[in-house]
Amino acid sequence: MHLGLGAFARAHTAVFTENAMLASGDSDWGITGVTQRSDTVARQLAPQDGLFTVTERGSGAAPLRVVSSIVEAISGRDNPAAVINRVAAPETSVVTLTVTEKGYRIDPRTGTLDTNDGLVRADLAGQAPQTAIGQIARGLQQRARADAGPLTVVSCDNLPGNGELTGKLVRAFAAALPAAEADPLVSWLEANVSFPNTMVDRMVPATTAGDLDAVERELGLRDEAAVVAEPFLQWVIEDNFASRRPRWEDAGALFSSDVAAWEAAKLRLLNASHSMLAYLGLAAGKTTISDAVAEDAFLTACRRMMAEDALPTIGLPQGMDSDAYCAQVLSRFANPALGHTTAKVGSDGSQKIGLRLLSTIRATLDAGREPRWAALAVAAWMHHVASTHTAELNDPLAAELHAALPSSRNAATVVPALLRCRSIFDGGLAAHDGFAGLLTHWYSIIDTHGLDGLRNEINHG
Ligand code: CS2
Repeated sequence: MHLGLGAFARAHTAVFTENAMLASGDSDWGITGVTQRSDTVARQLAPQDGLFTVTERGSGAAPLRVVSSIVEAISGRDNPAAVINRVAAPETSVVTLTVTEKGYRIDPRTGTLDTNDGLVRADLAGQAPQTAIGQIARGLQQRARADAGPLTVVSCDNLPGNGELTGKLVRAFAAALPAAEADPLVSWLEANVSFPNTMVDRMVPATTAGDLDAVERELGLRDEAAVVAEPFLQWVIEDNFASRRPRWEDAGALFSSDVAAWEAAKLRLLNASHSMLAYLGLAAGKTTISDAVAEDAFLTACRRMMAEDALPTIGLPQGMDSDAYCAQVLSRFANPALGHTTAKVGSDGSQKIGLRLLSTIRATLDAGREPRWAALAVAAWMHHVASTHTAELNDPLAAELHAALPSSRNAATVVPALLRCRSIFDGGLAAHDGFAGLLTHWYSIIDTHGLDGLRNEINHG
């Protein structure tokens, strides 16, 4: 079962599962995909019997393929009982999820489930669950009552310790139920459910109308659920399964006891530079990530952020060659055929910068160094927030961020105003004069000197 049937899940988890079946001959598997807030993908896949195409773009691209590992697609919004029944069904062995950072409903101040969130409260009160954690917990509650056997929940989102975190949130949901429900569920979870950590990687842009037409020309059929992706794909999984699973290792997944290190490296190197390119690109009018990284100054800023700020804060996983990894990341960004937009990567910044950039910044400041390049990325994010209309700012905290901003917007007003947002910056970071100074410096260059000022400062600074 997969919760969050977006383009990424189709181009990654579904492909890995199909490849595992092909390579191992164990074809006993099929995925029930669940869409979350929007039912679009369920509506697209249903008349196609779950079939869809994956088009790889860039050098080394494999030919167009049809993927058949999704056997059922349901709308979680419209059909919550079906979701619970599926989690509880004895033939369900693994629940994977890609619901993005905001889908976990974490209270940033406590790092655990936000029980004040309206949807979480409704799920706890016993309404048909609408949050991913509510769907999992209610499904597991029914599974426990039906004695339907152990299950493994595999988070595939870009969050540090994503498995541990998901386990913590599900247990927090269970514990927040009335005692008569909470006690049996909490102890059943302990004995029957595992939450392995994973690191997933593949760049998957949003499918465009042009992509659908191109697939139709090549395939001779209209595929409304087509996805495009880069050729690269990677999955590192902790070998901590409470139940049967597909032989993903036969499809190239790496089973490792060092997943936390892989995830930290990916977040602080790949995702951090991705966000940096998105916000610098947006400030300079670049539409795609490949356009942004083609700007020499931005490429330099990414290289220096990875080498000087991020790498010294990371304990590298065994088998990772950091120079080769960073070079490969930058060449993947440069893939001109992918069309990954700066707007898409720049969306939900309030949910991403803490994990990707502030983690590096905190560790760098603690070590007595200056997080110069990571601060540039955060300043570029601030500029994006302050220069985008509320309705156009694609971020769950858009209203809160804009309410914090003064009407006259420049480095001296925007930086302190956004630093006061406690759901993003903790008190320690907000009060750090050196960090505020770096942000103000970079913000004013972006704001008053634009691309030329950035080129000048990055290349000669
Ligand atoms: C991107 C990621 O949209 C984003 O924030 O940084 O989705 C990125 O493409 C993937 O993590 C790559 O594996």
